[in-house]
Amino acid sequence: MTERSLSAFTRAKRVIPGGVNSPVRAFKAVGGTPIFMKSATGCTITDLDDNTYLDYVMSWGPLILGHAPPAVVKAVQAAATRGTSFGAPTEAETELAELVVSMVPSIDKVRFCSSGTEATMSALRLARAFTGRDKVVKFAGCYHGHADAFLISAGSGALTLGTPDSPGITQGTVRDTLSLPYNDLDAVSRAFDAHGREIAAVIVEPYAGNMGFVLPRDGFLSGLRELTNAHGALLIFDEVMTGFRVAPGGAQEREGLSPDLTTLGKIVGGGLPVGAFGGRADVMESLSPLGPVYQAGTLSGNPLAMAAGLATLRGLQVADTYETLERSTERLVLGLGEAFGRRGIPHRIAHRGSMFGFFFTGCDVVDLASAKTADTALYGRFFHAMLERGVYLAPSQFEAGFVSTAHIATALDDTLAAADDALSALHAVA
Ligand code: HOZ
Repeated sequence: MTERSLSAFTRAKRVIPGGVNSPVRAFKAVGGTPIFMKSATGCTITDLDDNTYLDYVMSWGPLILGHAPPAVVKAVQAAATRGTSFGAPTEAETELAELVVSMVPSIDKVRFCSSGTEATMSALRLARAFTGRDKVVKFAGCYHGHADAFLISAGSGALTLGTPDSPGITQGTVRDTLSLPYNDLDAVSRAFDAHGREIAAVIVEPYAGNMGFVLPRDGFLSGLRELTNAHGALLIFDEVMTGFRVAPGGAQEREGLSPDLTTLGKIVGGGLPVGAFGGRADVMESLSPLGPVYQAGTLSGNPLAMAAGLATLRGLQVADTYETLERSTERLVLGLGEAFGRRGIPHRIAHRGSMFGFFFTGCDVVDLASAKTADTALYGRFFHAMLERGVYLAPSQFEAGFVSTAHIATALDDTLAAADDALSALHAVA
């Protein structure tokens, strides 16, 4: 029963476009109407009608320690009693910056802002200013927030809702963004042959999480590093999703690579609105007030957000955390894969650390074109069958799933039992 959610949605639609403040939440990709949430704890989330779900959206990634972990809640409460915003520097910003710099070796200096979108937008401006070039290479199906330059063949909600190239973006912006197939190093090489002196940066999600979960082929990321070095362009890793998630130092640590700039969000804010971008000191020092590149924000380095980020990154320092997350996610992915396989459902499923995803397709998924071979209608039916059995997956085939330290063995077992039952029910109907 979700009557209260339905009436909340009807009310919201009167004053909020589509009734939601971020489009994927509207359930358009899976049908039906969105569930309105009222509370969450650990690995569960509860809706207005008191239905509780095992959550694999986890606010789209920030909640690696689960919902409302006591240490984070306590830190935010304590910070709030001291004042919610000062618009002046605080020591907490330096403490979080020191922690980020110590965890992500390619980052010499970091600046905090309020969202991943701000982080990527600012990193691109910085790269353009530093190189004196205008063009950016991105990959189709990757999503780097909703700044104009990145809404060309974009992933996430833009892909889900059929607007990968949003209207409202100028022809000039379109000309300066070169969108290439993910995992296609030859295409990148050709782009550099044609526009080498104009390309400021290549930006990539090292593990793509916004066209579903898609991994880089061996040699793709290192090839990007070589090409950008050879042509004097900067390499930007968008680790908004993978940062602090797939390893303490993100995907770049797992892959042994050092990008020039890294964009961060989600976990670095521990569930509060934070983005960050950082990297080589010589590049970061072009930023105002040291250099000419302007970037600013009233709520940048907000004390509540810094407190949540600090408590979260400190929580991740506990021994074996990443090993446990990897094991839990592997167990989930193996179990789901077996359940799909038992029913002869063509699928591809993968994970790195505690980030995972699956496609209902018989094709290997290496880029946007192959991701689009997935049976999205089947995903929608599976999504609803899981929801009815108390499991909340992303309401779109083209998103990743997230496991937290709060997803203990019984939660994973319950999820796999729900999947088995859901697939039986779908099989009986088909
Ligand atoms: N773009 C986010 C996931 N890739 C979704 C944001 C949201 O709806 O909260």
